[in-house]
Amino acid sequence: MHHRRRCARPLSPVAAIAIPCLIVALTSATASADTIMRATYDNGRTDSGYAGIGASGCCTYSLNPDGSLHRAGTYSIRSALRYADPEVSGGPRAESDTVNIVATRFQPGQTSWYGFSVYIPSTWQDDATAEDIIFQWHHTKSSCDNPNRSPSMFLEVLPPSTTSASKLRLRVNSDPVLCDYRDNADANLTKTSYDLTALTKGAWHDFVFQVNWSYTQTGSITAWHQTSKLPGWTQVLNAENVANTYNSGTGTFGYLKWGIYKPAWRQGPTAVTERVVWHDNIAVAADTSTGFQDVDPSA
Ligand SMILES: [Ca+2]
Repeated sequence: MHHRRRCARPLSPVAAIAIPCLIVALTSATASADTIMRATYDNGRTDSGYAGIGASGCCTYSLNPDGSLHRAGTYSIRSALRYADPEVSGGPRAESDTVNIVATRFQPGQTSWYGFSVYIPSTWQDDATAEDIIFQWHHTKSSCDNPNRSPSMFLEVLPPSTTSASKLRLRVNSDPVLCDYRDNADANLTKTSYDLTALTKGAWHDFVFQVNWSYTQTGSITAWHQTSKLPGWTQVLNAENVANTYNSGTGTFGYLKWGIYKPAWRQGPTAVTERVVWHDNIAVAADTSTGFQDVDPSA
């Protein structure tokens, strides 16, 4: 399929203009048969009715459907993490995942659409230095891969600096060499990052991504964003001819995680002691001409 071109013709890298084909998307609120998963949480369950949605949280307060806040429908999922929470899956996290939903997995060479909405509360306190990871495109590892490897892509809240306010940043890790870790200490690992948007607080951040997965310079990442405070989709990334995942060999695959992960708390405290975020309408769709509306989290 090559429908990607219809919505993602090269604009400026960050084009603050509406894209004609998205007008169609905004008028179509029904997910099509191309939608592989859409976690709405509107049944009030932590797995949103998908038996394969996994939960990584230490405590009763970690992951809960919340009927008091939603992007659409009646519920979202509330992910809460406190400093000194017992580690889960090797880290301080309160996250849901699709590792057991086979149809949502991704492989190099595949193109897929992803949508989700994440709420950053008005009470969100800026941290001094430590990032917060709120969405991940993770990848399982071959036995010869670095066990500490970062996800293929992840969305983080980047703390403010002396020259910049806090922002939402996409970070990308790629490596074309199988077993690079064993052979030469990750010598071929490439890390890239893209600043997508400012961190508006007290708002839902809607994201749509179209990703052509590749561990060589032949992939692409296109992303659109809007907030509930300022509706109107903006293309915030159009990265072509990029690598965006790992060469991890047969039997491995990519999957999604969402919630809150605070890696710095493995080492010690930071300027904040608790993080709470909400997610709604996490969706995956095949690469068709209706991909955008299939995953539109505001619909
Ligand atoms: Ca919902």
